[in-house]
Amino acid sequence: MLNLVLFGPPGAGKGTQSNLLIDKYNLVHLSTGDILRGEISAGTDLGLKAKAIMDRGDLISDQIVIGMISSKLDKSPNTKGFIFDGFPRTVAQATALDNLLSQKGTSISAMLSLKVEDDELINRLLARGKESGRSDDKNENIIANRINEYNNKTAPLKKFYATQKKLSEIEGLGSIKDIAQKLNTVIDNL
Ligand code: B4P
Repeated sequence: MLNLVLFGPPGAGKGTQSNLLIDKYNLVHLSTGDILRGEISAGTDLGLKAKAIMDRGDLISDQIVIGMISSKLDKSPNTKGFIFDGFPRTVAQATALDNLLSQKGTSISAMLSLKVEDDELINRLLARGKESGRSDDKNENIIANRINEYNNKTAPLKKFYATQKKLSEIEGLGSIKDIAQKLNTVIDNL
């Protein structure tokens, strides 16, 4: 199986690039952000709890997102692989993911980490906020908190995957097409 973690700070292009990779490599896309926004739209209990947390730019609890991913993995038993977008975001989530995949006789193939500087992230997210109405993209203080959460809790995962010799860092500044080509080159050499 080809199991990819697409990684990077908020606004780095994870969702954008995932949409291109799933078609090219025929993978199942698991975006915890999309799943949570689906729960919010459906007005579920989880969605109601998640909305308040996401609107502050904080992370949802590990227990909730690990449970969500576990049930989604079970729903695609015959896939060629998964692309994990926005997950894992903490060391606890990464450890749980390794365990879940190992129970299925598979593992993460690579972490593809997109590098983008903070000013560009803020500009991209504010621009998306104007178009999409996403409440966590509209306010610069919330975006700053999301970047802070990333630096404190999520960025340490690069070391987690580097220790497993699975980390590839890719420049995330440039055209969407050029970045996609760089990702394809890394994946084709796995
Ligand atoms: P996510 O949905 O994962 O969203 P994100 O970090 O904002 O990145 P996204 O993938 O959407 O954006 P992209 O970079 O593609 O998380 C939202 C919230 O959900 C979190 O804050 C947290 O509260 C919660 N959450 C999700 N997963 C969680 C987990 N595992 N644990 C705990 N909490 C969790 O794109 C951004 C913009 O940039 C787009 O408008 C795009 O068009 C543009 N763009 C992309 N590439 C570009 C390029 N090369 N040049 C110019 N613009 C580009």
